[in-house]
Amino acid sequence: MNTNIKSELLKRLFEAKGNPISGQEFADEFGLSRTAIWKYIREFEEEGYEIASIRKKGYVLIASPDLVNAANIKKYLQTAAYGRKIDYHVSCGSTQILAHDAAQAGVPDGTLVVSEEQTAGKGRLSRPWDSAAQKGIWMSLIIRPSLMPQQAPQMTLVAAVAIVRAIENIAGIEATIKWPNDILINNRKVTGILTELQSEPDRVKAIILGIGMNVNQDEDDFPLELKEIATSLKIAGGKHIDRAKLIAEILFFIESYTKMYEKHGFGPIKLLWEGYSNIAGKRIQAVMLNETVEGTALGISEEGLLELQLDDGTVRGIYSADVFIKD
Ligand code: BT5
Repeated sequence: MNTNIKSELLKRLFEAKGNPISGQEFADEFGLSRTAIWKYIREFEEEGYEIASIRKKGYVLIASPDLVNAANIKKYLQTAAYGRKIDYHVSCGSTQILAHDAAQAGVPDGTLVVSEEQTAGKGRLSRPWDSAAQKGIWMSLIIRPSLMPQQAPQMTLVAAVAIVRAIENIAGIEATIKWPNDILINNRKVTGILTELQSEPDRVKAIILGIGMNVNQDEDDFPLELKEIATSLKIAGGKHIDRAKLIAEILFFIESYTKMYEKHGFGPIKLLWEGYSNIAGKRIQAVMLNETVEGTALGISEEGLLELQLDDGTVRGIYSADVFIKD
């Protein structure tokens, strides 16, 4: 199964806006048989699309399931740049990897790579990220803010605040931020953020903001190892959420807060972040690559570092770690 051809066929069906597209012409263009095209159409039907086959004319898309394609996202989009260019996939390995290539190739600020499913979604340190088809938001946003490379890690915190606001507005659920990159509901992970950088010594070329959000999963949709630690908006709020609308809202807040960060520095973002974080005053274990420390969380610094007061009274700023709340 060639996912690129399948995505292209779906895109053409959407772009035809209710008009038929010729199976024969598509087959000729991609060097395929008409039977191969027919098989793709059958697969779309199994995924919930309604497609009519009109004699001598071709295939017409009648109705589509709840999808995160460009047409559905753009219905709700209120941004100036973010999400104005969308690279949509029915399935891919990882949107993050596609986004890195796209950023290298010079795509514009705000280009979004989004997929219904990831077969090799990844978290930090290449941990696997479960990305079930049509159940969540699996996306990577390529942005080119005027920031110094050392300011890039704070974009995780900018995105976290944006995501919590969007969840509040669209799903009516209060979520909390666990430093640095987790969004929790009822102490279970609903969203993870992966911030990666392409840079020159003194200038950010691109930041790739990878966002994985569990939206419409039921308990049974999670693999065994995640059942106790993950949740979805549907599990928490009891209702199905329009993922395309939620993506548009996330993009709106990320764009607004990124502009705020560029213009006014990290101060205002820090205030917003502290309002949503569950960490201040708590006893924390921070596991880093080479060491583990314990202490009381004081908050975050102006640079976005986690400030821990260790038992000997010293204060330690932590750049990146896995954090466990001990009480
Ligand atoms: C993260 O890593 O939380 C960042 C996840 C970023 C995923 C997005 S999806 C779109 C884009 N494309 C990609 O390939 N990646 C990005 P980390 O803090 O390392 O957390 C990873 C851990 O979360 C795993 O080891 C699991 O324990 C857990 N996990 C995996 N899948 C999960 C899910 N769907 N929901 C909740 N927890 C999950």
